[in-house]
Amino acid sequence: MLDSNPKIAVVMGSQSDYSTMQEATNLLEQFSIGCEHRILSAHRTPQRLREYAQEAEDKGIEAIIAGAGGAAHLPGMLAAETLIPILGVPIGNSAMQGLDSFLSIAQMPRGVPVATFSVDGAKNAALFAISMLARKDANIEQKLQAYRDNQTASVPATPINNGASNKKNSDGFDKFLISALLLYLGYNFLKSDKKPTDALPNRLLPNDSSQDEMQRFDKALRQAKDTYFE
Ligand code: AIR
Repeated sequence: MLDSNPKIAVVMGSQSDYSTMQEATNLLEQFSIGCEHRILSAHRTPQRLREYAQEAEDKGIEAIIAGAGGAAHLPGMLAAETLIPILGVPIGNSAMQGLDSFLSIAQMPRGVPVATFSVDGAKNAALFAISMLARKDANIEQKLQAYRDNQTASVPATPINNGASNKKNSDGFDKFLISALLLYLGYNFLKSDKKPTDALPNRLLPNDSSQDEMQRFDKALRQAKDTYFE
């Protein structure tokens, strides 16, 4: 909720960070917490950054969620300019997929801390800001508890086999490849008693395959046939 009495600010180094940082605003909205947005760049608009740090203090902003990519100095520079807690979000849009931003934000010099979240972790930064507010606001605390309870309830106790293919599961992937091969061999093969390798065109068989390899190949194809076609 972009509102006249914002409690949290969501700031970013560039328009290009907006889609990531919007996750934070969306969550704050879900909790009906007033927030405001700004584009502030430590490098491109340093004066605006300094002025905003003062403005945020004057407005009573309780925490600033600051996202930036690359040489991400925005959260650190804000922390240098204000006592408001800064929650830094490294944006992962750089050539280094956010590792550069992460280190730029996390490796602050002693004495000027920035709480650092995961790369593109705007949602968690918002949840953290919400938990800070919840310490002083029973209504927010209740909503946060409900959010956690829903989350817990949504996690099944046991996995459901929904048939989704899993690339990491090489066994499943092998079966998929074999069944694709079976489709190539066609309906005739599926109905016949021929050995699968008899039905394969010679050019698909390795030149030097041993009897043993051929038998294993036949067995794998038969298994795939049983699994997927019967
Ligand atoms: N950035 C902008 N000013 C200082 C920094 N570090 C960051 C933005 C954005 C990235 O540079 O936070 O993630 C690329 O910005 P742009 O505007 O080139 O897309």
